[in-house]
Amino acid sequence: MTRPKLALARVNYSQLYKVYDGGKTYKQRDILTPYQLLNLAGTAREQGAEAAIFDGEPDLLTEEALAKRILDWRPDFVGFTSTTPDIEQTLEACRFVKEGDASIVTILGGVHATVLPEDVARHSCVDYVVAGDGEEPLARIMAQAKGRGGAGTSRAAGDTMPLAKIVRPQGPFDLSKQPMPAHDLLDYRDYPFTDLTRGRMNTASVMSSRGCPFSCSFCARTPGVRYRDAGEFVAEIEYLYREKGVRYFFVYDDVFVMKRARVLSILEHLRRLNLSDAHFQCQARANLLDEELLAALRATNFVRVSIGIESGSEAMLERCNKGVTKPHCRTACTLIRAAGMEPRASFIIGFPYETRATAEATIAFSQELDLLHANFTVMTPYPGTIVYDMACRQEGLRFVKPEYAREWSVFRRWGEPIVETDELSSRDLEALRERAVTEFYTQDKVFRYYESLFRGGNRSRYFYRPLNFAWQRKFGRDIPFWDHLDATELIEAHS
Ligand code: B12
Repeated sequence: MTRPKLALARVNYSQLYKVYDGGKTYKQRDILTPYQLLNLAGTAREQGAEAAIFDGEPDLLTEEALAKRILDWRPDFVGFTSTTPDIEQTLEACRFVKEGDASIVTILGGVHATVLPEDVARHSCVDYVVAGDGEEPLARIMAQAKGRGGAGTSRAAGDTMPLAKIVRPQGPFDLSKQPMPAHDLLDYRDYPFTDLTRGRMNTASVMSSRGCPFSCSFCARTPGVRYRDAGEFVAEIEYLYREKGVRYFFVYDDVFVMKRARVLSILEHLRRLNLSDAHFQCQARANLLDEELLAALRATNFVRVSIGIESGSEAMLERCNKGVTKPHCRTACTLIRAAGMEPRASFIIGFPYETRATAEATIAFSQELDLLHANFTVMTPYPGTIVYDMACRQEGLRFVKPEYAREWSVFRRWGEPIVETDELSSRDLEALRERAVTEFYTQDKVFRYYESLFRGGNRSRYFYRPLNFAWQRKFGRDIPFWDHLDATELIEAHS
């Protein structure tokens, strides 16, 4: 029997934003690998399939161009991953595939399909919707359906027939038993990211665990934490470093520092590998950091630690269920900085019941902290979150237009805000966000830090955009070294 051919795809996500320069985007931007697809491909291959990844992002492929590449490979099964804002784009690509060859079995998974499987199942171009971890369901689908040329498994294009089948994981899923993600399927030269001190490097996303035990009101989380085998995780990093030339690692666990002893042991193993010119960054939590842990991260060449600070208002922090307080955040920033790393914080403006005073408290707090990199976004209440339900019930915040509640392409987090609170219109929220960025990035300490990164060799113009945005707004001119940075050519999607 021939091996079934499985194409795994993601549409380009940079075109989503459409806020930069009229639908164009930067050619020299940071691009992250489709880690979910690499995981699925690894498992599917182990189970006998031939797998390939079709990623629309590096070449900014249109949906049609992506579908064409997929069809040219003549797969039996095509699996798309999708988040909420790109679900329409993803369905469009899926439609092109189905129209190109109706006998291909199409499968849609990812966070949007996980929280709203029935919604996705209504689309006639989709045969199967996978809700949750996709490895085991995918294997089951491939075993049951025969795929292209097989016995009538898929629905025809334009079919108004019953829903696609929704498939959920059966039985306990053991992440520690999964094979290594199929990194060999990607050309890592397509995935550059800005290393703080050296500029653009080959990057890779890696995860030692999935899921998060906390329930922040704004996050669509997957319940329960699934851990990988720590040795496998270290081996994955070594492989990427030695075989794929990766020098910048994004440790994308929701909370990498969750299990302290485990993390310390992972870091010790990594240090033994002597990957001297590799740099790392991870996501942490303000209340789970301490000096010893941070010293170990630094000794392992971690250069950046991200934490969600979210708000400078105690009332907002309490309501968002995070269990993190302002003192936690203060201490975390100071400790990260003292350990010699960059604290990178995220803030949200537009929590339920946000007022001008609470938003101002966030702006002020961001500047009080020992912080060098901050990300400010206006609240986007993703489906599957507590704030989404609150926005639907108009409890403390509401959608600017009621129809936004199901217009997924507007859930972009950048560009036009889609919510308002009693006191703040969407325009007020965006104005506050822009002021937060401007004031943060025109602080002296922040400028000096960025200047030191420039001197250290980081010439990525893409990287300095927030700083330059702030300078333009406040002083009406570019940062002094703007013209010495590498170009950021604007490009359109390719058909
Ligand atoms: C890395 C990451 C990114 C990266 C890469 C995203 C990508 N598309 O590959 C970048 C920085 C680009 C990014 C951007 C955004 N992201 Co993001 N991102 C993440 C993060 C931290 C990890 C994703 C990941 O790789 N997880 C690990 C894999 C193994 O898990 P998984 O994705 O859930 O996949 C499993 C299942 O869902 C399923 N599955 C997934 N795809 C498929 C496909 C098939 C065929 C099958 C069968 C199964 C299947 O099987 C997988 C393995 O078991 C998650 C948070 C998280 N921890 O998951 C947020 C998360 C996915 N992002 C989120 C958001 C909101 C965004 C942005 C919209 C934010 C923004 N405006 O910039 C954009 C959207 C861009 C886009 N279209 O992807 C939200 C999504 C919420 C939602 N309802 O959509 C999340 C959940 C964070 C959160 N909790 O709020 N993101």
